[in-house]
Amino acid sequence: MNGYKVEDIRNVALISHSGAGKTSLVETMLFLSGGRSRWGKVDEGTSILDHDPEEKERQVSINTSIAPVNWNDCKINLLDTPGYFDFVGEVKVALRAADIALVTVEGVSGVEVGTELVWGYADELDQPRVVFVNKLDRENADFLKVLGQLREHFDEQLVPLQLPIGKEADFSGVVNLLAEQAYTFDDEGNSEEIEIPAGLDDDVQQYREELLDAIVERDDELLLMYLEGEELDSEALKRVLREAVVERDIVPVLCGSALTAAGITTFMDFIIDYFPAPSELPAAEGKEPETGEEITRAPSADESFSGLAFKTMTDPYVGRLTLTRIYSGRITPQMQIFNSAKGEPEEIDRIFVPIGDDQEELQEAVAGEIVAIPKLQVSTTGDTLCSTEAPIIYPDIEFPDPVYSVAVRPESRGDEDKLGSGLSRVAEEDPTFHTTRNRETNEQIVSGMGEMHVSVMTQRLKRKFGVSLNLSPPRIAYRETIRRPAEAHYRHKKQSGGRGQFGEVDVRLEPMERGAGFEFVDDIFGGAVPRQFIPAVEKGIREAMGEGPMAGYPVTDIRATLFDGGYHPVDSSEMAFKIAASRALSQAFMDAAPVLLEPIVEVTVHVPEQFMGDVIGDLNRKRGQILGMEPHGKFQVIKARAPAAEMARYAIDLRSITQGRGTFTSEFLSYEIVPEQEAEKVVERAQSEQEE
Ligand SMILES: Nc1nc2c(ncn2[C@@H]2O[C@H](COP(=O)(O)OP(=O)(O)O)[C@@H](O)[C@H]2O)c(=O)[nH]1
Ligand SMILES: [Mg+2]
Repeated sequence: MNGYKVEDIRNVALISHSGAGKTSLVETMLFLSGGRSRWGKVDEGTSILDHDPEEKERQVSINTSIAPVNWNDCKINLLDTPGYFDFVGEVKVALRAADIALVTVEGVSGVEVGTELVWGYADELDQPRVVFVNKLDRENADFLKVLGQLREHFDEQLVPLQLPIGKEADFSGVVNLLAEQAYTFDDEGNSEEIEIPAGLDDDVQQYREELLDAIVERDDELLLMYLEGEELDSEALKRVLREAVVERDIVPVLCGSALTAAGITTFMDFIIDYFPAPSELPAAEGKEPETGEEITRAPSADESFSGLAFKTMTDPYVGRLTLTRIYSGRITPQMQIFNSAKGEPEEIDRIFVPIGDDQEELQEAVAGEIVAIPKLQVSTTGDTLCSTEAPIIYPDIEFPDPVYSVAVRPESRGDEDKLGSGLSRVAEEDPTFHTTRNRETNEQIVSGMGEMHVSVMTQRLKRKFGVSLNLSPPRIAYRETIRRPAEAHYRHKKQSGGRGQFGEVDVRLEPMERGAGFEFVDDIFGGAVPRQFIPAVEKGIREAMGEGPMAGYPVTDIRATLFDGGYHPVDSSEMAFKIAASRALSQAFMDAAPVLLEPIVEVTVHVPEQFMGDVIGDLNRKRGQILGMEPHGKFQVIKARAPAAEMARYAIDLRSITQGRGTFTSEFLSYEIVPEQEAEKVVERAQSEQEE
């Protein structure tokens, strides 16, 4: 499949609620186009696209995969995305790399939560879209009912271009409303033109009229002819409809069955006829990396090369692969290019298109293409690749922040090193997966979009790098502080033959405001503690603060004043004063009304109106405090503050309360006093851990 012209390429991202049949649709198109000898099936584990062991095991897509389909001398690059909420990052990259979104919905359940979510992502990028109503062979599938649902949920002008012939098990073909032609399909998906079934006449007339109305509305000349009852030129209608799709004025609705292959070849014809070619798109907008000046690149093979690295993958055989959308120019093997985001040169080794486990080598790729480039050295997701002579930098891809964290430990102690490098490798592939070391709790934390995401990533770590992990909830970084001043006197004295130890201090502790940290005051007059030992006193206090007297958490927000003490001309030493100061701190601390502090986060929750009561109730149960509410379209935005300890599993709770419709972000806000009852539990837990 070498040598396509820019105008013969179509880049399509399939997006939907999980299970609507995207992967099956792509498999069927691959098979019908003659690109594959076998017809891959998700249920039989023979899908060409879902080839990752993690995908096979769960029988769902986890990665965005590419399938180039050759049809009518054109090339359709299908980007199949995962539908499950946790893999939203994959949907975002696919939409960014494609030129149009193919929203797949089921003929039975119609619009689902995931449909609304992905529709929103396509909105963010202002992508044109087409709806494919799948599974019309199933019992209770109803095309017109689903059309009604779509119109209820979305504001776009949704217009059917087809009507199904036959229902459920008898679903056998489609009527093309614009061309007024009908087709049936055999078991292999081959089409045959037939008469429009008589029973459909009324529906065909009604929906054809709707379609024509929507088209002619956009073109004065056609409108005039239409109103005067003249015959409309079918080429003109096609042209105007095509423009309307590309400009997102009309969202066409088509139908079929990926399982029986009815309606699929006609759908591929439709893709070629109505989906935008990269050459028809506006020039890509970016910046000159040095000056920041806004510049553009026309979608033409004759421009200088530019493209976006939208995904990186580590392949066990070829090493790192960079999936790249080319916006302008062309690339060939051995070409020197420039990564303008990193400011470093790169060399193209080979170019190919990965199709499942297979790959197809290319000798050249032009503007509009989506390809994989192996062995790039510095390029990561979101980087712009361009010609060295004419650099440009495109906007980065925006990803949501991870919302769910766990602490990880390697099962076998020897794997500590492998864990660090393995984690950063898998994190590099997925910008919605982060890994950090929490120095305060001394834990390795991994964060992702949900439980399933984190579980898939740890499984991948095991498969690729051989490290098995134990997961546990992250420890909360509690701290200790005091609420009133207190003093302590401590004399450290040891006489055991030879030289003894002697240090004596009087220390006063005072609470400081939240976030103030620590202050040491030297208030010694007349040399009660000699100068040279004062740093040792401060050090002793700081050390004792590292593991607080209450439960071993760091002490914070206190002022410690050394105001008196005593020494021995021979036996005093730095060590003796350090010990005395540590003990004095612990004593004074326990007399100063000590309390635990806990991290508080501010959460911003987006939920559909109807879940507001439940979400607020749940936040209240989590010791949350509602800060405000504000409508945002059909959603409500709730702002609240709540203890981090209560919010650790919020990603899971919110999803179950809102059936997946709610989203949230959270941010560290401050430290606050833990209520007494809670504090007792924390202290008890800490003590029993220390005993272990
Ligand atoms: N009856 C029927 N089942 C289908 C059809 N398309 C897909 N399926 C089934 O629906 C399930 C989910 O399909 P899949 O392609 O994995 O959906 P995805 O999550 O959108 O990729 C699988 O069990 C498929 O066999 C269809 O047209 N008709
Ligand atoms: Mg899938």
